[in-house]
Amino acid sequence: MAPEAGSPGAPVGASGHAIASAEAHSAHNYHPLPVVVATAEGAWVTDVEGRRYLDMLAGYSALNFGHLNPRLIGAAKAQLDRVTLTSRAFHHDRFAEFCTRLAELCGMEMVLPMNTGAEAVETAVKTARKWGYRVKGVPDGRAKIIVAANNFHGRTTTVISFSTDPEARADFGPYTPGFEIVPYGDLTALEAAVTENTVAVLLEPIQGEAGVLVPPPEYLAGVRRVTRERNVLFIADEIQSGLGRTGRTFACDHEDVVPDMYVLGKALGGGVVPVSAVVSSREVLGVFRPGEHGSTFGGNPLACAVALEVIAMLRTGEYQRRAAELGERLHYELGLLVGGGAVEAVRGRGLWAGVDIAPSHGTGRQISERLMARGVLVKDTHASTIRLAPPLVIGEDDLEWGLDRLRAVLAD
Ligand code: IF1
Repeated sequence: MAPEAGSPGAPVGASGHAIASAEAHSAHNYHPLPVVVATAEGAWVTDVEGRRYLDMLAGYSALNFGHLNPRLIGAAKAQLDRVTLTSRAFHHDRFAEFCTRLAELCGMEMVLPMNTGAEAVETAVKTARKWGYRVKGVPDGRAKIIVAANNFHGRTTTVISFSTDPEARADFGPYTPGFEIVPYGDLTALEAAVTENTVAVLLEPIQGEAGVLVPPPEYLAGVRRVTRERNVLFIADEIQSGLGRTGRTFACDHEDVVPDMYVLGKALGGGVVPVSAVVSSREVLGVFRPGEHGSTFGGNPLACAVALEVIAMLRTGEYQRRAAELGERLHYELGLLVGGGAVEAVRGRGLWAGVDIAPSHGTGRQISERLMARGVLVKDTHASTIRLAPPLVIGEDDLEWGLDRLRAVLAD
């Protein structure tokens, strides 16, 4: 365990002071690694004492385009000199273009913009319920939504109501009803759970927090078939898996599956501003009438300006190709570690991997701390898994450098 601030061997100097002060004045809802970032560029961050680290977490995939991406910072700076917020009480000159271009990228017709991922998931839940009552004809108050065990869709009260993670749920009741939980990857169980009151199936196409779990082949295609047959909305939460991370624009693309609704966030704002959205058809998003849903900042000019640049960058396919090519390298190298004693399993797709560490070699947190000491930043998830998700702009040499340090830490 890295010594906590203030204890013997703890970080001293500017880092130690910043950590101690943060601990004194902020709620302890995180246990961050003892590194205090001051500046960042591309795949690298620099701490307050000038030490550099390779960022292989990338803001949980919010930083797909790297830190301070010149095109994204440029788009933000230009908009900062024009208008940053109007609220949706009025139109603004970036809104229509943002909605049109995002719908086009998704092959859909309509967009409802929000800010954080959880807000977009909440919006997806409200949309599915309203569609259920107004279009499908489910009796009022009876709508059911099917979700997967070990899901992660955000931290709001309704969203944690359908979490199976005790840490995410404990002491936050009473919980929102109306959700059925089925095992992830089990199409038979999902099909059996559908009733005439089911309005949607909400899934991560790859489960992130659960440890980068890729579902069995044909699972997503099966979900698509069942939901189409039973007039149920297939909602894909691509907040973490989407926008190039897995080597395609969307993780669903790997199975040629098009859901009824994409839920997007994180990298949509390029790691510069929070931008999220629900993207679907006119039949689905057409259920909203003025005053039935909203957000002060949703679809604001600054968010639209940055997201428009993100969309333009994704339209070329270059980031998807990079993630696919470098992802091949990542998974090949990680695969060589399996069976060597330190690594029990590796999962993932593209530039996204979950690495299960053998308990004999330490916990995920301990490995994260040892990697930090060697200049690589990753995040553990659950006891013994570390997740690797570098920016898609990472150089091949830097990726190799990071893997060298992972091999060194595991050999310790
Ligand atoms: C934390 C990880 C967790 C998400 C998916 C919605 C959201 C997320 C698939 C909500 C957010 C973040 C939240 C952050 C850690 C990180 C995370 F998987 F990405 F690593 F927790 F599972 N859907 N994931 O992954 O988006 O409201 O945060 O913008 O809460 O600790 P948000």
